[in-house]
Amino acid sequence: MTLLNILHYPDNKLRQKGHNIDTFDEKLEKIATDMLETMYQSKGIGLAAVQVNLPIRLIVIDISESRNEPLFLVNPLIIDKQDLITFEEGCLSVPGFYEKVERYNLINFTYQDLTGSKHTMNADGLLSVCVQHEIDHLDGKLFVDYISQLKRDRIAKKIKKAESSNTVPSRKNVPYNI
Ligand code: QAP
Ligand code: CO
Repeated sequence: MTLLNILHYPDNKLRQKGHNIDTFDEKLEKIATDMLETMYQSKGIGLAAVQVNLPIRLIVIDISESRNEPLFLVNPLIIDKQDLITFEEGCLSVPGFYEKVERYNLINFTYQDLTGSKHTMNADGLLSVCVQHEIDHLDGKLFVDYISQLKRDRIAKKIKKAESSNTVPSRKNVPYNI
């Protein structure tokens, strides 16, 4: 298993659209299990391929407490939606930030599994919100796109600042004078 690198907002690569998958092979299976492992390691409940810089329509979700009920959604498509709710969302690509977003409580959607078989499913509550959030990623959309530009810009600035001090090996963070 390989841990994948998760892109962080405001990286423009998060704006890529995922293209439909038509080949169901071992390569797809490996990407899916690597994404699942990456999601579990980051304590997430959903991860879309676009978030790991793969522009394909693949999503992994596991909303179970026990972390052993993975759902692999290939080419998901919402057929029907009803009942608006407000839900506080986060995102592995927007670490540390949570905002209320309007979503549908009930959805009916279709998807293919990793072998290409087609399924139809109903979802409500957390699972429904998660599927809508992840499908947005496949269309280059993020939950912060639904909040005000002021809040969004503040979040972008804070994430950029955190990343420049945490991950760039700046001189002052080097413990010895090398
Ligand atoms: C999308 O989000 C979602 O900020 C999945 O520090 C979120 O897995 C769907 C996470 C809420 C429905 C409701 C976020 C982990 C995970 C963080 C996630 C963080 C660590 C987010
Ligand atoms: Co997300």
